[in-house]
Amino acid sequence: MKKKIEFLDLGQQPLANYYLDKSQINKIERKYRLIICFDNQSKLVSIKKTFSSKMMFNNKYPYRSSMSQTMQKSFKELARQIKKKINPKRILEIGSNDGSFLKNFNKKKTIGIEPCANVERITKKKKFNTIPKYWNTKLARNILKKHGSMDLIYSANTISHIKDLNDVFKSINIVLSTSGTLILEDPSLLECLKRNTYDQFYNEHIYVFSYLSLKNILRKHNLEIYKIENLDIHGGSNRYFIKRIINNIKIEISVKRQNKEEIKYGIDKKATYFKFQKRVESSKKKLISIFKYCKSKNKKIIGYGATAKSTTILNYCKINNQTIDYFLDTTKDKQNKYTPGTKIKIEEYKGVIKNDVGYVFLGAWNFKKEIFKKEKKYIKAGGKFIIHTPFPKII
Ligand code: DWN
Repeated sequence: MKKKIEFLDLGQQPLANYYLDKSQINKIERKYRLIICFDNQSKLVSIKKTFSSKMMFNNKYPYRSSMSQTMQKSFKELARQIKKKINPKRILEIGSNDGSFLKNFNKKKTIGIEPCANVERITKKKKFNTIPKYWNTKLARNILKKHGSMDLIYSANTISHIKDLNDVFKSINIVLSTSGTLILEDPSLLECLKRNTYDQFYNEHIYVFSYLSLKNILRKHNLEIYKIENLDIHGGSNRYFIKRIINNIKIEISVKRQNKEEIKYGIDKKATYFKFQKRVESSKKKLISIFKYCKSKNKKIIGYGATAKSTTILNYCKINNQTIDYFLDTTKDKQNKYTPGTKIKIEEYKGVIKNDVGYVFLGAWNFKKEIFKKEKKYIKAGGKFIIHTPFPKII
């Protein structure tokens, strides 16, 4: 039986975080076919074509986790929980970005790994110990030699970005202390399927994990999940608390619950993925018709939050600068650039949505609550948002 089953074709796509300078917009962009696969044996969902880490995560990386209050709050709350329940002496973060998680801890206790040197520098400037390198066994051995083992390893939205998962966990096993805790946080495949968020798939998200698939990989490395927190972060994420199998920590009920829910939904069955593919196709049709309708009203349509996710949606649905006037984004490194593939100008967010705007496409739909709170004035004045999840609609 064929192990890897291709179930979704999201068409020709550019690299999701490769924002263009003005000088690049008339040049031919590098594109690839974004195809999503389900492995019937390991139950792992992954993208077919992958790119090297060097190509995706380098000193031009634009993403900053500090750009949303929601993320800052989530990191702060987790740090509080860690201090109270685990009280680790040494903490390592894999993919520390601009230090939004680490800043909640004593600098002497932490090490951050961040291969994007431009982002790593931000945390280093705040006097945190950060290493601008990729996570692998060589680095893990060096850390162990120099700093000793770690009681806590945390990684949010990073492990799913690394192709060689065996090397990831081999490296973790080198550094994690015998009784240490590993906490991983990544988008939940179950929520992605339920909410039709096909934009969780792009070149950086090599995997979207289910509990079932992650459990299988961890077992190979003598690790196991003992607790799961379902978070609303990034449109539905899971926070996995992991221990060495040999450690006698009680497996909490949340693990059993997640297992039951995933099995009930059919996350281990290929038919589930073909049903998802049908829903994605109709979501595309509906979104295109919504944009057509908005355009017919002769009102300005803009985008809010030029996300990696919106690169997938816009290129898949072929919505470009003929439809969306410009994007607003708070990230300095994205401003005055153009969205990959669709060439929509990204402008600085100056605190308001201008009153000539009729519709706002919510690229950062995962921060809907935070953004709606901020944009009360626009909403009160009758301004509308376009959102694609769980199904495309105007709100
Ligand atoms: O896994 C990944 C996630 C965590 O971050 C990476 N592969 C890349 C990145 O993906 P993304 O670009 O889809 O992430 P976000 O966090 O959904 O991006 C939000 C964007 O919206 C940022 O560019 C900041 C912007 N934003 C804004 O302009 N105003 C966000 C908020 C909350 C706002 O009020």
